[in-house]
Amino acid sequence: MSEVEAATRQVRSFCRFCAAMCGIVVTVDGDTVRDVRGDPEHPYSRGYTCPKGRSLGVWHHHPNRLDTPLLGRGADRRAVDWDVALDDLAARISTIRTEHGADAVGMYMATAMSFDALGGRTAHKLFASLGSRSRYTAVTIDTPCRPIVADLMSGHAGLMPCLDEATAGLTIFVGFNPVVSHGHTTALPDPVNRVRALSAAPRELWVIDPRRSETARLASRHLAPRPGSDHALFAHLVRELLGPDGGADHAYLATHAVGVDALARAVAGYDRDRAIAETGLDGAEIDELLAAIRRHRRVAAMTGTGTTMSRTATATEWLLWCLGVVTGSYEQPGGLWFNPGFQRCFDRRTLRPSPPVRVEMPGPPSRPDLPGFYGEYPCAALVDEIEAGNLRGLIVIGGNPASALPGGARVDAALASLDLLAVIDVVETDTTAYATHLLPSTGQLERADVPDYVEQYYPGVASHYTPAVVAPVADRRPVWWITASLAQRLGTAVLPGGVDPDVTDEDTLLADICNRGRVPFDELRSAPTAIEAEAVVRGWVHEQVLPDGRWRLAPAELVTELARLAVPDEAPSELPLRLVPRRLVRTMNSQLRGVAAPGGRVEEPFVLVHPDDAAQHGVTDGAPIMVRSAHGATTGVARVDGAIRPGVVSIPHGFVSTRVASLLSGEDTDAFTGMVRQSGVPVAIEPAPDA
Ligand SMILES: Nc1nc2c(c(=O)[nH]1)N[C@H]1C(S)=C(S)[C@@H](COP(=O)(O)OP(=O)(O)OC[C@H]3O[C@@H](n4cnc5c(=O)[nH]c(N)nc54)[C@H](O)[C@@H]3O)O[C@H]1N2
Ligand SMILES: Nc1nc2c(c(=O)[nH]1)N[C@H]1C(S)=C(S)[C@@H](COP(=O)(O)OP(=O)(O)OC[C@H]3O[C@@H](n4cnc5c(=O)[nH]c(N)nc54)[C@H](O)[C@@H]3O)O[C@H]1N2
Ligand code: SF4
Ligand SMILES: [Mo]
Repeated sequence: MSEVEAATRQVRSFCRFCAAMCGIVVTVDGDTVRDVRGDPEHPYSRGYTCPKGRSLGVWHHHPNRLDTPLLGRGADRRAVDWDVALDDLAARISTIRTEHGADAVGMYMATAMSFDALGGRTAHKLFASLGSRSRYTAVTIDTPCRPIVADLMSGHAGLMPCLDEATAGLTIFVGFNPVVSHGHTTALPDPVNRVRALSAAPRELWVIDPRRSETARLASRHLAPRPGSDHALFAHLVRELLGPDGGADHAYLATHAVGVDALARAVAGYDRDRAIAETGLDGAEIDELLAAIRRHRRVAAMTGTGTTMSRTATATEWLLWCLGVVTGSYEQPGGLWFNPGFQRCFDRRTLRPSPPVRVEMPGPPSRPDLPGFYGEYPCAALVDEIEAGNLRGLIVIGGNPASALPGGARVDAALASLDLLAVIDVVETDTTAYATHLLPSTGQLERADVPDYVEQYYPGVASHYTPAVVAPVADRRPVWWITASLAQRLGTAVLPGGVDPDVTDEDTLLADICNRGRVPFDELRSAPTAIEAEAVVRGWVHEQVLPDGRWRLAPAELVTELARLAVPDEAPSELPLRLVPRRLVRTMNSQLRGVAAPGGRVEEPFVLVHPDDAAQHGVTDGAPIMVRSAHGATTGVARVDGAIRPGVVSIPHGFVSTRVASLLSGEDTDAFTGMVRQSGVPVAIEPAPDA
C-alpha cells in the first residue's frame, strides 16, 4: 500500500447494530478505525448516531475479537487453519447425520444475521441443504405473533407496518420504546426528534407501558396498565368503535373486511368495567383514548416487545390490527402503510394468494405441545431437544443463545453437552465458551453490504450500499465464504451458479441480491449514502395481497385465543410482582457489554422497582437485590424508581451477573405461538447479601 493510501481517510457506511441503520462516516487510518460519526447527508438519520454506533470503532478493535479458527473445548482448544477447521466440521456434521439422522444437526441464526445480507442468505441455504427440521431463529424468542397475525388476517406473513410521518395524526405505541430501541420491526433513527414530531399538537402520541419509558416521557399521553393486560384495553376500544355511533368506518368495512360481526361478538364482553378491572387503568384514561381515536378517525398503532413477549401477545397484536382496519386506517393518510422493500419490491410482484390458515408443522419430538411455524421450531424447545438427545450438533451464526434463551444454567449445561457446537461470531461470547468449532467472521466494518429484508424497516422505500470500510485482518472470513466453503465440503453449493468462494467477490454477490431492485445495482453502489426511491407506497396490500381486497377480521384461531385469556392469570401469593423486559441504550442484547463509546460510559443492568415495593420488601436504592421466580433466581443492583408501575420489576437481558434468563423457562410458553413468556412473569424481590 502506498503512503497516500495509508493516510487517514473517511468512508461512508451504515451502522448494522440495529434496525435504524443510521448513516455513518468512519475515519480510518490504515486498518485502524479512529472515529465514527453520523452522516449528515443520510436521508433518515440526518447526522444522528447513538452511543452504540459511536462505539463501533472500540467494538471493532475489541480485545476479545476472534482472529483465527479454534478447534476443541476448554484445555483442548487450539488454533488451526481454515482447511483443518472446515474439514473437521464437515466430517463431524456428516457423522452425526449418518448416526442420528438429519434433524440431529440444527442451526440457531439470530440478530447479527439480519444485518449481513450475504451471510444471512448463504446460511439459510446451507441449512436448507442439510434437510433438517431443527431450525431456530431469534424470531421465535422475539415476535412470533406478528407474522402469524399478519398471515391470518391478510394472507402475507411479511407485512411490515410503517409510520407515515408526513400525515400522522394519532399514534399509539404499545410496549414499544423506540427512544431506546430505535425501532423493532420499524426504524426510528434520530428517535427523540421523531417522537417529538409525532407528539406535537394537533398530533398526539399515546404510549402504553407499565413504565414511564424514555418514549413515554416525550409523548402526549402515557397509560401504565398492568403487564399483559393490553388485550383487554384494545378489545374494549374495538368494541366501542363497532358499537352504535362508535366511530368505525363502516363504508370501508363493507368493502374491505370480512368477519365484522364475529369480531364484534368476540370483544362483546370487554365493556368499560372489565377493561378497568383487567388493566388497572382509570376509566377516564380509557375514555380519553377512545375519544382521541374518534377525534382523529384514523390511527397508527404499533406494538413492541413489551407485548410480543407477554402471555397475551397474539390477542393484543390481533386487536391492534383490528383497530387499524375498523378505523379504515391501513394504507391511508394518518394510518400505517406497508414497506414493500426497495430490493424485494413486493408491490411489483404477483404474490401467490395464500390459504387462510397459518403455515404450521408439529413441534419437535421432545415438545409436541409446541407449534412449528414457517419451517422453524420455537426457541423454547431448543434445550429440550438437546437434553432429549435429538439435537446433537448445533451451528450458531450471529447469535448468543447462552444469553438469549430462557433457563440460565440449564442452557449452559445443554450447550456444553452437545457433540458439536460450531459458532460463527466476531467476538468471544457466553456461547463461545462451549463451542467445539469457533469460526471468526468479518465484522460489519469489514464487509460490503446492503440491507436485505430489514430494508422493509426503513421509514421509506430505500436502500444503502456500503463497501467494506476496512479490509479484514488476521484469519477473519465473511459468513458467506464460511458457509459456502462448508457447503462445498458437504457436497452442495450455496452461492449463485455454484461459484467458487475463493474467487468470488462481494460486489458480484450483492449485485445478485439487488438485480430486481428499484434502481440498478451500479447506481446504488455509486450513491454516496442511502437512496430513497419513494417516501410512502400505499395501496399495494389492498390490491395485491388481501384476498378479494378484504382483511379477515376474525380468524377462528384468534377468536379462540382471546377466549383463552378469559381465564385469569393468577400468580402465586409468594410471587407478588411481575417481571417486564427493557432495553438499554448502550448495549444491543448481549453485545457491547462493558464497551463505552469514546467519552461515554459503560451500561449497568439495574433492576427497577417502585418505591412502594422497595419499602415493602426491604430493598434500597443502589443495594444488591435478589429476584426469584418459579424457575430460578438472579441478583442485581436495585434502582428505586417512581417511573415504574407499582407491582412491576424491570430487568434488561443480555448480562451475566444479572441473568434475567434464569427467571424464565421454555416450559412457560404461549401455547398458540410457542413464544417464551418474558414479560409478566411472576417474581418476588428481597435484599441480597452484599457481594
Ligand atoms: N439500544 C438497544 N436497541 C435495541 C436492542 C437493544 O438491546 N438495545 N435490541 C433490539 C431488538 S433485538 C429488539 S427486538 C428491539 C425491541 O424494541 P422495543 O420493543 O422497543 O423494546 P424495549 O425498548 O425493551 O421496549 C419495550 C417496552 O415494553 C414495556 N413493557 C413490558 N411489558 C409490557 C406489557 O405487558 N405491556 C405494555 N404495554 N408494555 C410493556 C417495557 O416497559 C418497555 O418500555 O430493540 C432493538 N433495539
Ligand atoms: N429475558 C429476555 N430475553 C431476551 C429478550 C428480552 O427482552 N428479555 N429479548 C430477546 C430478543 S428480542 C432477541 S432478538 C434475542 C437476541 O438473541 P441473539 O441474537 O442470540 O443475541 P445477541 O446478543 O444479539 O447476539 C448477537 C451475536 O452476534 C454477534 N455478531 C455481531 N456482529 C456480527 C457479525 O457481523 N457477524 C457474526 N457472525 N456475528 C456477529 C455478536 O457478537 C453476538 O454474539 O434475545 C432475546 N432474549
Ligand atoms: S441507532 Fe445506534 S445502533 Fe442503531 S443504527 Fe443508529 S447508531 Fe447504530
Ligand atoms: Mo429482538
